[in-house]
Amino acid sequence: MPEESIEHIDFKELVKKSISQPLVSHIYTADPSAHVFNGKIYIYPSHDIDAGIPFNDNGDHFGMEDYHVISMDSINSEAKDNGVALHVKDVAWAERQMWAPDAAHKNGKYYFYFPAKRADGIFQIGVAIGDSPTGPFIPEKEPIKGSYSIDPAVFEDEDGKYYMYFGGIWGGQLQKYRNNTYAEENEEPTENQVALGPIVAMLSDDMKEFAETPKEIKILDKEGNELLAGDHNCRFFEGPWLHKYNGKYYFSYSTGDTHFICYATGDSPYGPFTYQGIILEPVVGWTTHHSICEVEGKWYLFYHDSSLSEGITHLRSIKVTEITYKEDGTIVPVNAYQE
Ligand code: FUB
Repeated sequence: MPEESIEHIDFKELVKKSISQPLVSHIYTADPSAHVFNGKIYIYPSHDIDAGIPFNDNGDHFGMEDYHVISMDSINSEAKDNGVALHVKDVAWAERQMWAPDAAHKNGKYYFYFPAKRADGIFQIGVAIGDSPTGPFIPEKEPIKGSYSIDPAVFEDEDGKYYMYFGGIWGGQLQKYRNNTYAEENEEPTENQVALGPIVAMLSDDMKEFAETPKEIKILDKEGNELLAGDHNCRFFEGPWLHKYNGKYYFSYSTGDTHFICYATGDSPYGPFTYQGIILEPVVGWTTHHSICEVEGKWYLFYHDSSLSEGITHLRSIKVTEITYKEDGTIVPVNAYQE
């Protein structure tokens, strides 16, 4: 339910039809990256504010300044806001736009990854480190070397290796890069060209660097052809996430201007991944962004929408709903507003 149709929405009805309500409603939150650390659920969202910046295709109206970690003792318990975990004023290299973050846990330390714009308007990804999953997190002085674009998501594989997935086109600036190099003249490929893929890099042992040159991930259709930039219903736009189910890697993401969360599966954390279908139908607001997390043997989709703010696209609220897999491993699609 993208922005262009919001004037027709009866928000009272919509709240009644919503399959889930906001996890917190005293602040606006978005882009929930959920993990279970030490048996408890921790959600790392963006903290949406109205920064008074007009709407544009660059997403400048997403003028976020800090992060709060939300925790839950169990999936049905109350969500707790643990206060400010990191503020842009404490990050030496960053100036503005603290967009979708994620976190990882290794050897008793917590690593919080976040994108932000430098003073010259270029996005990079930083890491901040803490002793608690709720922060506070102390940022490194410099962004991660070789990082760019937005939406970091960190996946810990069963062999103890950690991988960061990142990238987003349009406001996320991924279209300005080819082979990890920025050029102002680079643009999104034309409709018949291969779509830009998300980027993956294994993390170093100390979790502060890339252990290798970042690689572009291929997303294929069922015939084995790479998705085209014109395949707006299924090509990668932003919001990458990786999880593993029954030994398969599930790569999920937002299709941006068509407002789906969809997924592709593969046999390696580097892909290639084959497109499988939709996980979440469009929600109220332009953006859609999610994570998938196993909690006590059940699988949950953490997502956001703008129903609490009555359609204001940069004032979103995080939500959660259970997802199920069919016997063949495909995911049953979710409609967030059922009759
Ligand atoms: O929250 C700002 C941006 O909106 C995120 O980085 C994107 O994924 C989209 O949700």
